[in-house]
Amino acid sequence: MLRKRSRLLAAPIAAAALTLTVAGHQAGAAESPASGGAERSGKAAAAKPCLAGATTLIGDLDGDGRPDKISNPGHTGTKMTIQWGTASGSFGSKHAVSKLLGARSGEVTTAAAADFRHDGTLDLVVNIVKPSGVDDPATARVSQYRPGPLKRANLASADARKSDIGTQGEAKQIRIANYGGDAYPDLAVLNNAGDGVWERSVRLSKPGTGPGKFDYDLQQRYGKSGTPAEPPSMPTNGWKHFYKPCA
Ligand SMILES: [Ca+2]
Ligand SMILES: [Ca+2]
Repeated sequence: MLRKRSRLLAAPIAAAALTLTVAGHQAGAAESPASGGAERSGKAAAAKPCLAGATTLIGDLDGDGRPDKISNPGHTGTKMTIQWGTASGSFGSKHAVSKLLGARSGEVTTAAAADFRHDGTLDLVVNIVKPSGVDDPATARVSQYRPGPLKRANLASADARKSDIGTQGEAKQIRIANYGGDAYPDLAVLNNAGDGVWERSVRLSKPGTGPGKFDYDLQQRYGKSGTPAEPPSMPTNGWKHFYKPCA
C-alpha cells in the first residue's frame, strides 16, 4: 500500500504550535516521595539456600552475602534466570543465564544450580552446545562445573573445571537429582547420545569434588535409555531433597 498521493498540507501546523507551550515545563521527577526509604527490610545474613516455590531457589551465588533468586521454570535448566540480591533485601531484574554465559544463536544452554560440594556456597553446572542436527552429537562449546562464588557479569568461577557432560552427547536438559540419599546434589542429564538414543545420563557428586564423571556402574544403576518418542523419565523435584522452603 504505497500511497503517496494524498497530502493534506494545510491544517495541522497551527495545532502543533499550540501543544508546544504545554510541553514547555519538563519538570523531571522532582517530587519523588521515596526519600524516606520506608521499605527497607531487615538484613539477611548469608543464610542457607531455601526454596521459594518448587522452581525458585534463594541463596547467595556471587558471594556478597546477600541471597540471590534463581528461577528454573519446568526444572529443565534451559530457562534459568538469576536476580541478584540488593542491599535492601529485594532482588534486581531477571538475567537469563544463557545470556550471562554468552550463548550464541542456535546454541542450547543448560544449567543446574546447587551446593554440590555442600560447603555453603551455591555452585553452577553449565553446558552450551549447538546441536549437530545429524546422528552424531556435537561436542559442547562450554561444559563446566563452576564452584561459587560466581561473577555477576558472566558467571565465571575462579575454580571452574571441565565437565565430561559436553563430550558424551548433546545435553538437552540438566536437572538436580538425588541418587544414594547423601547430602551432595547429583545431576541427571537428558542426553542425546546419538543414533536416536536419548538417555538419562547421571553424574553423582562426592564430598569435596562436586559432580563426578560418567561412571558405568552408576549409569547402570541410576541411568536409563530412551528415544525421542519415548524419552527416559527425569527427576522433577531435585532441589526439594536438599533445600527446605524459605521461612
Ligand atoms: Ca548474592
Ligand atoms: Ca558449594
